[in-house]
Amino acid sequence: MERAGEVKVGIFGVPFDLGTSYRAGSRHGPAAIREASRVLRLINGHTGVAPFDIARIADLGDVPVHPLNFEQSIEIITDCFGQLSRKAVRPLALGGDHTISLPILRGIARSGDVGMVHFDAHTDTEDETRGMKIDHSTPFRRAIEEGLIDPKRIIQIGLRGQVGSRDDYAWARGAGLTLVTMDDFEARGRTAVIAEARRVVGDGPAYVSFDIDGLDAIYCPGTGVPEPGGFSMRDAMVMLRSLRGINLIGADICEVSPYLDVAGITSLHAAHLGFELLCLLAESARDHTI
Ligand SMILES: [Mn+2]
Repeated sequence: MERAGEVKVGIFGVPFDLGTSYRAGSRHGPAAIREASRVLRLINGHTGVAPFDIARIADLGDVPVHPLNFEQSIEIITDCFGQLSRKAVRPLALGGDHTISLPILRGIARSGDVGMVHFDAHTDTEDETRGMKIDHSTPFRRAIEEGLIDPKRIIQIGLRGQVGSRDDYAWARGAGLTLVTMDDFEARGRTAVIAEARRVVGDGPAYVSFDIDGLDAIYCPGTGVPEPGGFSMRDAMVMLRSLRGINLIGADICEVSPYLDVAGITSLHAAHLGFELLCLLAESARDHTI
């Protein structure tokens, strides 16, 4: 961490899955994504972006979360990403379950004006899970309540399946979020959804949170709550590439659970999404200030 200020984009593993309500195991996600990333090459063949040529990027290791202590781990993650933010490092976080987005945002989104593109099958804006206010289904409700992210500059893409309560989507819409369910995605088409995402996020600082279960379940057997009927990996890559030019201050990929995976396919997809995010973060580091 002492030398983190020497890089502009820092990759961090967050091996935390104590916020998982169903199938745990995403604490092993960072290691599996790193292993899958060994096949990646250095230049984006579609955009020509070579992230390692335009920004100093380093893998800064894992956040030293406590493997048994939920509250302490949340504090450790917050502190770690706060330190990165103060050194003007743009993090790519490899989760870990989706709880980690809350302490990451607590660390890096202190100005309260951060927009977000959120890929997920679920809104993750529930109020609580059996009395717990912080877990992997509540991070963005807390982040909105705490004023970390601007609900009017948040778009959620890929929502589908069953919901925990009748007001799940209604609460998010009422708070000002733009929701794109898979029915909407199919009806409007990918190009229109991309245009909507760019419009919602605008020019201000932005964060991308990518729950791997946003992908159709056939692309991510290795996750806690796979959901059929989602967008494809091709859709995901095109959508991420189409966000070029936004001021991305950080990003995460969550919920990869390798012991549930089949032939490493989920980790492979996460590694490729990570490369697309590195391209965006590198260009943001070159073109924008934090
Ligand atoms: Mn999620």
